[in-house]
Amino acid sequence: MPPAHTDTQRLSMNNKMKLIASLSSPFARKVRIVAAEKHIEYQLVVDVPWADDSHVPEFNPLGKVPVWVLEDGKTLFDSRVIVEYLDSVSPVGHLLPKEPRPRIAVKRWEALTDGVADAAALVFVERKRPETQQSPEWIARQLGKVAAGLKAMSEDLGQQTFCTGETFNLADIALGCTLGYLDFRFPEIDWRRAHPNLSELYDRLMQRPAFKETVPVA
Ligand code: GSF
Repeated sequence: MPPAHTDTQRLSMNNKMKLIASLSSPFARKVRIVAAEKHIEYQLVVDVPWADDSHVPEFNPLGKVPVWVLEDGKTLFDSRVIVEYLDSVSPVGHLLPKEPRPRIAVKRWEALTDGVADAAALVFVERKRPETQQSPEWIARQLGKVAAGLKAMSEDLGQQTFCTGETFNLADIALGCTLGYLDFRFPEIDWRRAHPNLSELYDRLMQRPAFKETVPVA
């Protein structure tokens, strides 16, 4: 298990590619799964961006994980930029189609599923504030996006094996990370019962080692 937060000395000591990530982030999980599926080696540096002693702002001015650090020290963010880069640098198991229409269909899935994770993460953060400062309207608005997003995913998936048809790709990885995040932070959202087709796909995804090894932890 990696250390609880970034070790900057270790970061500067070798020129391996690195991923700065928290172990709960659905976006960081997406990057970890893509790297694993493509057999790309890197050093995982765990850093919780909410911690007072977080080093994330030194690598990403937005203070968010994931951040990918290239061999020359240059940084990439956010997760969509990172996964596109990783897919382009290794020929192993392409996760983004080359043709414009199928490619943009996968990116649309990623935008939808990431958007649901974004809305859910906003609710999680809002609920951590003192109760008197929380906005029930804001929480309801974000939960509405989660519900509408899940419905859209389920409709778009239909009876297909994977998000865009018969082939496993980045869309499925992004979807799996969002569903896993909902299970982790919002066990009360019963998306499995509401959307059995998402549940079936998620169970299939969870058989892949890259998914099993990256189940979110606090
Ligand atoms: C979202 C990253 C993000 O929200 C991406 O990489 O795809 N669009 C970006 N990261 C959260 C952690 S989590 O909810 O995954 C984060 O780092 N938040 C810290 C902050 O200060 O907002």
